[in-house]
Amino acid sequence: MRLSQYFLPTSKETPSEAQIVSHRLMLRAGMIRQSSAGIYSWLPLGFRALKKIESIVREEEDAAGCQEVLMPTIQPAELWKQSGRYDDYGAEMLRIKDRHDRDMLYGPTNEEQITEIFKAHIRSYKHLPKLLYHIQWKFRDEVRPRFGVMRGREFLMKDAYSFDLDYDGAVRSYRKFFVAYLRTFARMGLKAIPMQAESGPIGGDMSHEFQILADTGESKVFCHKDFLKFDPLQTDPDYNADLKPLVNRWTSLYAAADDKHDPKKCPVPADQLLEARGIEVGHIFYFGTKYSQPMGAQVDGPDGKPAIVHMGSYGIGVSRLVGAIIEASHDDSGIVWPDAVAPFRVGLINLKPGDTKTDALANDLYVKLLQAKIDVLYDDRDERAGAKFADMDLIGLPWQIVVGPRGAATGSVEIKRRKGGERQEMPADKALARVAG
Ligand code: 5CA
Repeated sequence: MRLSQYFLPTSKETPSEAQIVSHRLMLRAGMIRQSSAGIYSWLPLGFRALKKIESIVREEEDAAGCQEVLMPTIQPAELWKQSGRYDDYGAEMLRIKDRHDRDMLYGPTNEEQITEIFKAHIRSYKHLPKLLYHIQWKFRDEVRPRFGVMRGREFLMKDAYSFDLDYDGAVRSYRKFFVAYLRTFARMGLKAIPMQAESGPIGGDMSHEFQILADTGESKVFCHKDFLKFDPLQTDPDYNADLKPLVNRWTSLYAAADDKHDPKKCPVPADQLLEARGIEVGHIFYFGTKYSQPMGAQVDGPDGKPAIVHMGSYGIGVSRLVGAIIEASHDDSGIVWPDAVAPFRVGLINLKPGDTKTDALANDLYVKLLQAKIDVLYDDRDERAGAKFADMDLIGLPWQIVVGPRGAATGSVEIKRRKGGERQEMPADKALARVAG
């Protein structure tokens, strides 16, 4: 993509309404535009990051054996009356009437909707377990939407649901998501720590929230320092095998958010306890028959008798992750995207558009990067070098390749790694091989 044609409304101003760094940087980097409180449009750069995150989430759900569906954003109130949540959910639920005066709502989550689908089509235990997910916009009329996309009113969530014959089956499903979540966040360059959690309005008696550590996190968290040594990407899990040992390794160490942490009962010695702030990027729940019972979701069991299915639900804040990743990875000059979620991999800077040799080398590199299927944003604008460097640092692409008239005379360029800022001059073809790496 040529920057001269790209819609990238960057700004030097620090937006006064933004209280935290990710919100400031997302506005300054032209990633989002507020529509109303807690509701945003995604501009091209932001949208690319969102899509990258979404596709990592999708790959890991698929790998765990979960199947993708797409349910509507607007749901009939009738479903929520069946589960009893229509009245319980309160003011956070956006209630709508259609032209026939029927009660509808903008879904804050989809337990009822998916249970209805399950109930309509699955009648036998032989078709269990079933793991289904979708990636869809949600609406929660939060009292205090804030921190940009981190606590929005409209936000993109991946929500998955599991259906099993009994408790043991449900625990096996729960473990699959537990492991898939560790991998999902690690692939995004994040250290996410599973913590025992309250299950709130979703209900249930087994629940973990996945918190990433960042200074601006909403909750205070406490965990064993050894968590920092774990790497979920070291082994490729077999989702058909027993995942208990793997999950036990992660749950054997202490980790709790402040609502669950009691300093008097904490088993970790002070010198091994990490006290930090966390951002909740995922939350998983086992809630048994909370929805299947009132909604009548049952199958014929192996003994021929009907059995109410056991369910769990598993959420990831896809749009929140964009902000959370920036919170975890930025410096004074701007965003520092981890490779896997960067909206483009390379920023190619032409320092002197109009200069024949510089143009020739930069254009040639641009074409070769495109041919190699490397996402590249090519700054071909007629702008001062300083402004180009500042914009490129602000939007935080992992690699920068700088082509100037001096180097162009000998076919060499400067390459810069955004993380750490290391620069090196080298022949253009070497630079190409380096960023392809
Ligand atoms: N039905 C369950 C799981 S499928 C559920 O709704 N869980 S949740 O309430 O914990 O939300 C799942 C994830 O969505 C959270 O971990 C968080 O990362 C994200 N999320 C929740 N509320 C917001 C919000 N207001 N803005 C942005 N992301 C949010």
